[in-house]
Amino acid sequence: MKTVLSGIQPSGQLTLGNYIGAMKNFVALQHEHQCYFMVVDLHAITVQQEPAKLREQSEAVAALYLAAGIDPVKSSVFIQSHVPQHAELGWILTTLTNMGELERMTQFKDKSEGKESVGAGLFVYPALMAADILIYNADLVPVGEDQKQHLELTRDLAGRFNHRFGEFFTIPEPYIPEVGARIMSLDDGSKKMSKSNPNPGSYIALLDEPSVIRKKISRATTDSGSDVRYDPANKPEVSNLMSIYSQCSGLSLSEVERRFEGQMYGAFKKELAEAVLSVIEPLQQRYRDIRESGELTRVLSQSAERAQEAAERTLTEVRHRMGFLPR
Ligand code: AQP
Repeated sequence: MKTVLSGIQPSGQLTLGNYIGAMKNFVALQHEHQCYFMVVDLHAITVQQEPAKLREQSEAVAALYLAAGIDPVKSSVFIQSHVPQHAELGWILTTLTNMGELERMTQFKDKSEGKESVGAGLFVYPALMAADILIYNADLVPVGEDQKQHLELTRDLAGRFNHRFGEFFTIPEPYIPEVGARIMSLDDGSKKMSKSNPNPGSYIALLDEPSVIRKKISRATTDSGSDVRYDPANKPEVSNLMSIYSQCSGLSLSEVERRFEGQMYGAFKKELAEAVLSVIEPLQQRYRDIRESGELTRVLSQSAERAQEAAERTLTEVRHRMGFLPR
């Protein structure tokens, strides 16, 4: 049994990209492994968050984990800030990280691009992400393609710590799906679908009304051609819609191609909307039930307690190896 860890930021409404690239795999992995799934609120505050919204979104992400099918008896589902050991190990790993390594992070470049002022937290957050993973000695980290670089840094930091202070941390492996690891924006096939995109038409939120989802898909950018063909280099938008269809229907990309042979984009989009809704509508129903049941607070506090025990064990050893005086 391997240890699996991942997290999602409560920095906006979760998108279909978060579901396909990450959550769907969390659900699949929980049956065979020991899993920790977090709502990474300490990551979300690396860009400004309005307190009331952060509270609501944190609860929404936790409820969506359960609605997507994560079983809190098998897996720990908790809020990152409820386990303060993450922040301490994050600081320790920051001191082992070089500026040049952080400067190379493409997510930092993307998120800071064109901004007059950029918080230091956004710059150093990959070290906190490394702490999230290493504190449970995770073997496997299911993430979308965009997180691959951060995971490479985590591996480097684990190796650096082990080299300086003796073998201790497990070197984690990324677990990236072959299809759907990078769901693109509905209005631009060169940008990933992102919950903090100011244009809501660019993403499908998991909690969007079905009528809104149909409208967003019908307005999604395509191209001047007419064939539903998978060709990401020349037909990025249509290929992206095909990946979404494939992930929601369970058909392979070539099966999707065959199914829509000779059909126009309009017909394809109509079926796509129904395929997306066949996944999202039951999820929304479970989400509403969970929010109404009030069970979330209990789940989150029990999981945080379990996580704290494991995290404290790791941190005690780290403090000792680094020469901190015992308390
Ligand atoms: N478009 C995507 N396609 C596939 N996977 C994706 N993920 C995010 N967007 C896509 C994966 O979802 C997990 C959680 O991501 P996150 O919320 O921690 O941060 P992110 O990667 O920065 O996601 P967003 O939606 O773009 O958030 P904002 O806009 O706040 O930065 C990760 O495993 C990620 O790979």
